[in-house]
Amino acid sequence: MQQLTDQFQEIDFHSEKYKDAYSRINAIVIEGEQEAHENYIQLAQLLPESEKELVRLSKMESRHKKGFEACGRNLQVTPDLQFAKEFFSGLHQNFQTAAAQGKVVTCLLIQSLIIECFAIAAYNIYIPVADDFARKITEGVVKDEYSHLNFGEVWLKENFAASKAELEEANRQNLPLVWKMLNQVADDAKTLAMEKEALIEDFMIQYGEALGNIGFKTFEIMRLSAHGLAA
Ligand code: Y39
Ligand code: FE
Ligand code: FE
Ligand code: FE
Repeated sequence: MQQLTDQFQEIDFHSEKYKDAYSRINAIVIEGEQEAHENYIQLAQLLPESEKELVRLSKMESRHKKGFEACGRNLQVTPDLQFAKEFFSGLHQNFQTAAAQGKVVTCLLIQSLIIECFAIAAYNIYIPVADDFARKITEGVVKDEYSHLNFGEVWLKENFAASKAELEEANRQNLPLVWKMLNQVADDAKTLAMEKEALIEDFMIQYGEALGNIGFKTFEIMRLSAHGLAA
């Protein structure tokens, strides 16, 4: 089955090249959903007043994982989960360190802002170029990811004054990792007809909007965003 994405480009979802790239991108998404599941369970322990809601989000992440596993099976691709674990290791380590210190603001920035914005950007760019099966799954998932981002935005907005300094530090430590990760998968993403420039643009729009929603001023958002560029 092939799909016409634009006038000039066709995607062969069954070519060896496509399936090879998919074994890494699909694994990243599966591992990302698994880690997101675990992160929301840890957040539920850190934020007992939001425990029910956060456990609900963690269950959504498990469903997402199952959906993307089905996408890989549908294309007869075996996900390279070892690659994916390494891909997330930096953000994973930073989240674990913050959680162990009870730094809930840092945990929320990593999972609910950075990772959710990364997911929203990737899924939005993927949907128009996905195979029919994966497109339906991903359309359902991306709606949920907006609600996860919203949880982080609302909590951080309500606690903005007390969180501001920690958010700036956490942004400085974690945003460069996102650019590193994007560069690492740019070639594979391109094979799936996802352009790096489009991923970056969508991510920056989501992340900048999120920072604005929680209370940062435009000049602060520009300063925070610039930290990624050093990577
Ligand atoms: O909150 C979530 O469900 C996020 C964990 C999922 C991560 C998705 C990571 C997507 C990166 C894909 C990179 C493709 C170029
Ligand atoms: Fe086909
Ligand atoms: Fe998810
Ligand atoms: Fe999510």
